[in-house]
Amino acid sequence: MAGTPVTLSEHLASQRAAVSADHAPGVMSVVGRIGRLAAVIAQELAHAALRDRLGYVGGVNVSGDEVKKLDIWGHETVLAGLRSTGACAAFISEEATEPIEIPEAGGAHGVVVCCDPVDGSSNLDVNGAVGTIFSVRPGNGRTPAAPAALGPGTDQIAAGYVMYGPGTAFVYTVGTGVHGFILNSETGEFLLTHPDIRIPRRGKVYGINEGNAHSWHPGQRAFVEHLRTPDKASGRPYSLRYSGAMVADVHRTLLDGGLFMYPADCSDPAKPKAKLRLLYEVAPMGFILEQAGGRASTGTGRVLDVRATDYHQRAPVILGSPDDVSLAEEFYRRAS
Ligand code: AFP
Repeated sequence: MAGTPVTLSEHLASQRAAVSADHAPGVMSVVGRIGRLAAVIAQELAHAALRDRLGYVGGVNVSGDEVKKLDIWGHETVLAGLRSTGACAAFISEEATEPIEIPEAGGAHGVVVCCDPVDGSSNLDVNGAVGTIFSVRPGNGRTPAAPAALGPGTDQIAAGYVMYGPGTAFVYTVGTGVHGFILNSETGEFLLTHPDIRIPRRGKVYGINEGNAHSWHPGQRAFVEHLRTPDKASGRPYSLRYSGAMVADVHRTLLDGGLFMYPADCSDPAKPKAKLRLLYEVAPMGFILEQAGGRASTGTGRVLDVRATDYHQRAPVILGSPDDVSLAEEFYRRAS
């Protein structure tokens, strides 16, 4: 990095004018706090095996996933951190069936935070990459505030993720491009390393759980078959990379281009079943991808136009380089 590095708090301050005056204080406060919490979570994850923090607590969460000790710890840590900002009027978390209302922050400027505190937690026991995903939506100035989060993804005023890999990366948008930071673990500060990330128009890699191929929409199957079929002129075959943690797969896609896909299970074509959660996985990643010049689709429509009607609603997603996503949609159209 040449010159004096820009810290996350300095960068956030420079983005303040991009957010409506009503919500700027709330957004600055919660995004800045998530940055500080990310440094704490990174430390905890790095030492989890030494502190007997790995493994399950027993039971499943609202999404039906087995709950790990670090899922609960991550949820409680993020909740406590957001509560103390005084700006988060409601917290919608993968680890809580109902939204958590914080009435003391429910004034006109309060925001709602949707979050998956430790996404990809099945990777924890094998020391694989995991992440934190968050989305900030305007509150409604009332209690309960959480219903304000029910609406299309275009309502989001900020979104971001943290990737706990060899370095801890923090990536966020407030609607003026996408900016990436790496944690300096000696000072606990995130420093700007990837200003204004732009995704390549086309990539060479796709990420998808191919074990589910039997249940995909015929358009999805034909598209992946196309990506695997050699054609030197158009740069095929694409390579397959898949980590099992959305954050790691999206981060690679954002920087290198290509696709991350989690299509619906169409075993019963009348009742397609998606896996990933709209409010705290699909919509925030959709916002980030669009802000980087990419696209995020359900296969048949724009992800950010999908209206949330339930806090833990699921949605299919195909996100990445704009030309690659458009081609995927073309395959869906042809097969419909
Ligand atoms: P976990 O947090 O339960 O590990 O789920 C991770 C996740 O929600 C997302 O981060 C991954 O992309 C996706 O699920 C992986 O799902 P599969 O294991 O079905 O491929």
